[in-house]
Amino acid sequence: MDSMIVTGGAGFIGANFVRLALARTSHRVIVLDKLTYAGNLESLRDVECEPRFAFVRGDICDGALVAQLLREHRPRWLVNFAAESHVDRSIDGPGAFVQTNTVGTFELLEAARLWASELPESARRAFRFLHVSTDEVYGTLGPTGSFSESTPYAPNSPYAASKAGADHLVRAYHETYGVPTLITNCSNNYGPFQYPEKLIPLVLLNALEGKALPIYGDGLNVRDWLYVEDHCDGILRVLERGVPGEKYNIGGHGELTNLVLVDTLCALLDELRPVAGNAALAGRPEVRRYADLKTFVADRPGHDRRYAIDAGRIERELGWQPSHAIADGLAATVRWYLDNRAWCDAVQAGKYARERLGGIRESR
Ligand code: NAD
Ligand code: TDX
Repeated sequence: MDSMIVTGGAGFIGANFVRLALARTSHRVIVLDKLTYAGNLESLRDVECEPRFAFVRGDICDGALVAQLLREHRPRWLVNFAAESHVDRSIDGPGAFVQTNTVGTFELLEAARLWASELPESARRAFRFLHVSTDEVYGTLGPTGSFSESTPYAPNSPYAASKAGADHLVRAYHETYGVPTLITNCSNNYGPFQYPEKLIPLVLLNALEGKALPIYGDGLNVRDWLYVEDHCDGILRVLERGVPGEKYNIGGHGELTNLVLVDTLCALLDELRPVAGNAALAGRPEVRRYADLKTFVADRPGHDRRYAIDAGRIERELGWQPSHAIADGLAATVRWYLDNRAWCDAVQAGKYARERLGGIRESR
């Protein structure tokens, strides 16, 4: 039976990917995850008993552990989701981002290179090292245009820079050593199991609890939203059909300003959990609709203005397309958070109370 190692499989996208991979392939799926604040076994509860699933708690920076897992499981695919992923936290503490995102990816590459060099030719040719990256490596866009695979790298946050460094190493390991690597750069994901520090779950949970909905700056920054299942489906497609050494942008044709997105989420909540019946808002006549909770706050330092993905290459060359329209994906996401408050409580407990993160710049 083929195997795959999935790093960061207890995080948001990783957990969705593990589920899809178990459903759509016959591989064994071995998750390697450090279980930082963002990694939670609660996100994998329904697959824990699956005989093709195994979980290893460990750090991708631990080269000896990675080498041992490669020897033991002889994976056909290694998919690297493990990362520090929150831009605001990278402003407060960039060191962990450089360590996990850049050095950790290097350790994975180095272990994979040494292991693959001893494989028989056919197994070496079949092996794939897929590194999951972000559109943030390309920097920021003006009002028009989009990021293609040939857009020059221009990262603006420590998070984006640490991911860009990793992408360069992945490319170099293909060019120099012939490791069959693939890189995917995707836009903002949304959907079930996203940690409530990110805009969509943070807004939903704050609204339900009658708290302010913080809008950074003027709220006109644009993000290109991709439903997480579509992203995971794209990764599987790249693993199956992608050309080693290449990179593929993955996007959902879902550009929205933050203000429009927050208004849409509020309108969905108004419909599904009206303010009038929400005990957290009892005695607050000034809040007639959830959108009344919107609050403009100081901007994020280095806040990229606009992201938009040109996903033409994966569409043309690998025949992939997103299958969720943004309106449907957002409605499904709102319903998931309403139905999974216990998961939200468990992953935040003792770790995070939705406080403002990210240093506020005083002067430049
Ligand atoms: P996440 O923060 O939800 O999950 C990250 C996971 O990695 C967690 O389970 C965490 O425990 C694990 N991890 C962290 N450091 C580790 C280490 N040193 N060793 C092993 N495991 C470690 O992140 P996510 O949103 O699921 O993102 C997954 C990947 O996709 C990341 O590489 C991120 O850069 C990339 N990405 C995310 C988005 C998005 O919108 N969420 C968009 C583009 C790219
Ligand atoms: O409270 C908030 N208020 C607000 O206005 C938060 C948390 C965010 N924002 C804004 C900042 C961004 O313009 O919303 C937008 C989305 O912010 P995040 O959810 O923090 O995502 P972003 O910074 O765009 O990065 C995400 O997409 C690319 C992921 O976190 C990254 O891992 C991924 O690479």
